[in-house]
Formats: sequence, C-alpha cells, structure tokens
Amino acid sequence: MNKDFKEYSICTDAQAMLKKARVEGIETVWDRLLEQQPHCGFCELGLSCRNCIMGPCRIDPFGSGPQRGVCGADADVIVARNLGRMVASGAAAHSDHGRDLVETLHAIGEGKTDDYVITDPEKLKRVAEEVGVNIGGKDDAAIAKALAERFFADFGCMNGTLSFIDRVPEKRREVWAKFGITPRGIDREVVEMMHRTHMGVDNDAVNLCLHSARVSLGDGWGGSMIATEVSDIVFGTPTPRVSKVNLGVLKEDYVNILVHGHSPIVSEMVCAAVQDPDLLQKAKDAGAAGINLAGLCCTGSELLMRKGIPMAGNHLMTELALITGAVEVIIVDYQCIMPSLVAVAACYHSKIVTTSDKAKFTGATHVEFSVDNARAKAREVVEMAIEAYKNRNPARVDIPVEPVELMSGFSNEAVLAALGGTAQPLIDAIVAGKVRGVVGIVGCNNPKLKHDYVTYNMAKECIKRDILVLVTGCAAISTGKQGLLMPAAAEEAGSGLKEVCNALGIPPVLHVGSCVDNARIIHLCGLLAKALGVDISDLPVAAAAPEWYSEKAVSIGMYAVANGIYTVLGLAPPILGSKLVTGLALNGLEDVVGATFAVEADPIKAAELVDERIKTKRKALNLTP
Ligand code: SF4
Ligand code: MSK
Repeated sequence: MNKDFKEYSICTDAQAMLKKARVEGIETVWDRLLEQQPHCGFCELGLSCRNCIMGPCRIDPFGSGPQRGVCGADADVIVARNLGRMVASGAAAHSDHGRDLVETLHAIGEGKTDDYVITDPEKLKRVAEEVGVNIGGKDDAAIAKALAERFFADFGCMNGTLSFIDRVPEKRREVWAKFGITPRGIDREVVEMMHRTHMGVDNDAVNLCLHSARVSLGDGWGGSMIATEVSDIVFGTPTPRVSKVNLGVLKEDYVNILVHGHSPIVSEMVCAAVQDPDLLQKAKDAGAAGINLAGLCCTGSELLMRKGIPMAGNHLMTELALITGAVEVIIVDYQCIMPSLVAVAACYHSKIVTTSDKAKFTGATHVEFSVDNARAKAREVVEMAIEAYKNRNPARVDIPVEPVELMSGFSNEAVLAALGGTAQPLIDAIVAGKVRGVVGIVGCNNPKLKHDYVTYNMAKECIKRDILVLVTGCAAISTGKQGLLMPAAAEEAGSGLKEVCNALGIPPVLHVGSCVDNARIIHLCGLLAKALGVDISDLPVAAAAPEWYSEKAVSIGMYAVANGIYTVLGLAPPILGSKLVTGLALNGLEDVVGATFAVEADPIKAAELVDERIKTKRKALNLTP
C-alpha cells in the first residue's frame, strides 16, 4: 500500500486507521486487493466457466484461442449464464433475509415468541388488506399469521404471482407480460435460473438475460419488499430522526458493541439488551462508563432508521472499526461481513459473534439466535462484551475523529407525511422544475475505487442540479459522513431543491434505509407513475451504484432497469467478454424494458448522465428540461 492513505479513502477516520494498521502490522482489504493483482482477465470479462467438470473453460477474448467451451458454449452464453447466476445469488440473499422476517411474523402470529411483537399494528392491517388478507374480526396475532402465510406463498409459486404485484403500474406490467418476465414466485425464479444455467439447458444469451430480469423483479417486488414491509410491521415504520456517524461514535470509556450485516432480527434484541439496568451495572462494575451500541453496514441502517442508533461506518470501515482497539464485540447476522474480521479481531481483545446457522465464521464465537431465545441470547452476548472490555488495552485505543450528525428515517410513509399526506406536492415540485428529478444512489464500497469518493461526489453534484437524491445501504453512510444527510446541506443544492428542502425541513439527500429498502424506492416510483398515469420508465428518475461490489447489487441494478429506471454503475459487471450481452445492457434493453445500464466511475460524469436522462424524460412529459 502507498503511504499516502488519502489515496484510499476520502474519510479522515479511514485514513487514520489505515495508518494505525500499517504501524501495527495488520492486513486490510486494500492489502489483499493488491496481492490479488493482476486479476484474471478471463474472469473480469465473464469469459470463464466452471459450471461442469468437462471444464473449466475459458474463451479467448482476442479470437486467436478457443471460442467455445468443451460443451460448445460460446462467449455470449457463458457471459449470460455467469451474469444470471450473479443475479440469482443476489436475489436469493435479499429474499432469504425476507423469509427470516416472515418466519418471525409467523412466530408472533402463532404465539411462539414473547421476544418479538407487532410494533406497527396500523401498518400490519394496511398491508394485510392491501394484499387481500381478510382482517375482519381478527386480532393482530391472527392477522400476522395470515399475512405471514400469504407471504410464504410468494416464495414458491402457490399464488402464481407476487403479493405486491398491484403496486406495479399497469403499463409496466404490460411490458413484463410482453417479454415474459413477470415474476411468478421468488424462489421459483432463482431455482429456475440455477436450472437454466446448468450445462445444456438455456443456451440463448438473450433468453437468459430476460430471465435474469425476471429473477431480479422477484427480488425487488418480492423478497426485498417483503423484508422491508415486515420489518416495519415488527420493528416499527421509520420516522425522521437525527443521529451520528463515523468512527467517532465509538466511546473510549464505554463497552463498545457493533452490529453488522443486514437483518434487524438480532440487532433489535441487542438494542434492548444494552439498555438493561443489570447489564449496565455489570459494565460499570467492569470499570466502563456504560454500554455503547453502534451499527455497521445495513444492520446499522436498520437500527439507525428506526431507533437513531449511531452508525460507525460502511463496508470498507468494518475492519477499520476493529483497528480503533475500542470495539469489544461485533455481532453479525449475514451478508457483506468480511471473513477477515475474525483475524483482525484476534489482533485485539475483540470478539466476532455469529448468530445464524447459515452464516458461521471459523474462529468466531457462535451464539445461535432464534425467535424463542433472542432476548436471552442478546443478554449473553452483551455480557461477553463486558467481559472483553476487561481485556482492552487502553494504550492501543485510538478513536480518530469526532462524529458528525445525520438525519435518517425516511420511509415512504415518512416522506409522504413530510409532504402533507400525499405525493402531490412532490409531483408539483417536479412539474414546476424545482425538483427536476429523483435519483436513487445505492450500493456498497469497493476497494478498487477510492472509498466514498464516487458516491459522495456524485450525490453532491446531483443535488446541485436540483435532483433529489435517495440513498440506501453503504451509499447512505458515504453521504452521511460528509454532512449531506442534514437539512443544512440544502445550502449545497440548486435553488429549486434548496427551496423545497427548506420549506419541508428535510435534507436534499434522504436516507431511505438498507439494501432491501431499495424496495421503498421502486414502490415510491410506482406511486408517482400511477399518480401521473404513466409508466415508471416515463418518470424523470434514475439510479446509480457508484461503488458497488456485491451480487446483491447486480440484482438491484437489474430490477431497477427492468422497472424502466436508467442505472449508472461505477464499475462494469463481468459481461464485457460478450458483445451481445454488453450491447443489450448498454443499448438494447431500452427497446425491451425502457431503460439501460451505463458505466461511469467519474462522479461528475455519472451525475451528467443522470441529468441527461432526466432532461430527456422531462421533455417527453412536456416539462421544462
Ligand atoms: Fe466448459 Fe461448458 Fe462445462 Fe462450462 S458448462 S465448464 S463451458 S463444458
Ligand atoms: S451492506 S450489499 S456493502 S450496500 Fe447492504 Fe453495503 Fe453493499 Fe453490503
């Protein structure tokens, strides 16, 4: 690694911890990226296949070597199959997370848990009625059970359609029907993708890409949307609240506990346990001033959105949080948790606690959480953290920065409430050109790009151009750390957006949740399109994943485009080995689903692409550009 740590991140906390890692001889994700160079060119282009053991095979991108795998698959088929499997994995991750929430809802309904309750009974009833569950004469538990059973059916193909299909504007559903990409069941589409990509099944690249779109739509309007809505029902629908972000949220004299991953099921119980007077006394007896809970990544976003629990950082900050020497325990659920955390924790007194049978890490401490023991297990883990505090070496503690404030909690319900109950004021602002359009900037960090640089600068450039920015996941943390999630950031916005934000007291960049909460964005697009009587592809909206890394991001990007939302990626997916698939992604899909991908790592140019799209869409709606 270069000694100028500013090359790796725009964040001073990251730079300071990279320096400390260097001094203490601790390896990070950036070191390992360097070790992996050069990456395999075949894999980068999507041209390698190991789907069977007649291979592995690879296609020569220059045309002088093999052009077909042993089975005869060409570059287009291999690239499309690989992409399809990425989408399937991403959709599976979101949807399996959603299933865990449905199981929790079902356990509440069946009276099998005292630890979890319905926190938003109004939303329970509203959603149940919306998806056709008869609520007449039923108490909350009975409604919860019936709603959970309705959602369980979405995972297979018992209903033949998704519960939330009516949220999709009619015109969009017609597009899906025309190309045969209407999702039938969440699991069904994922399984079918695994089937199609087995040797000798679907060997038509276009057909495979269309099925990728169907898989991703099962994620967006299925697994992710169910995860979001059930999380709101069980843990509460977020409302705007102010909290703090960056490594400065760690407290030197406290027992510091971080929650990391994606699901709120475990972290909500930990949140309750850290307020337990007995445990607080134990922490004091151990010499600490108290217990401090903070989040990482999307589990952090879940707690931040609903409870205002501070946020320590995003994906590339997870190892660096341990390097402060001030973290007793990181409690993880699943997804985006680097296996390296175990090794970094071992360099300190810190512990990594895994909580789910489906996400164990060799070397970590496993404490299995379930609906009937979660409260007790959360206490157990907090006690573990208190014990670990006794072994902390104060000489190695360095909390490098002061935290900054951010505003979070913009569920669609909260956005509509801020607008006075309907989307009309937002539509009026869009029509008047005060808000020229909306962009969802989402996704991860990737050490191939300077940490937080692309996301932050793209968001800043968009608000300057009167484009309202919605953020989720790690992108929310990138922008929050730089102050864009506070109402005062309206000063950096164009005059129209500034006026709207000041009138409503909201920031120009709204944190709408975790990765599964991208479902809130497509739901909002559906509401706007229906209100205007148009398709989602007609709206002046766009999406971007400037620093994405994960298969989940591929699924999200795919469902954004399949919903008609133009999507700018900071890094190309591994499809460039196929002219056909690349052409489809960058151009051809416009004629199919009304939107395409673009690839641009320069944040200003990426904002320009979004701006151009918004201009085109505004013009088509007879609005000023
Ligand atoms: Fe090679 Fe075909 Fe087997 Fe892939 S499926 S490894 S291209 S033989
Ligand atoms: S946590 S998927 S690194 S956004 Fe959702 Fe962040 Fe990306 Fe994971």
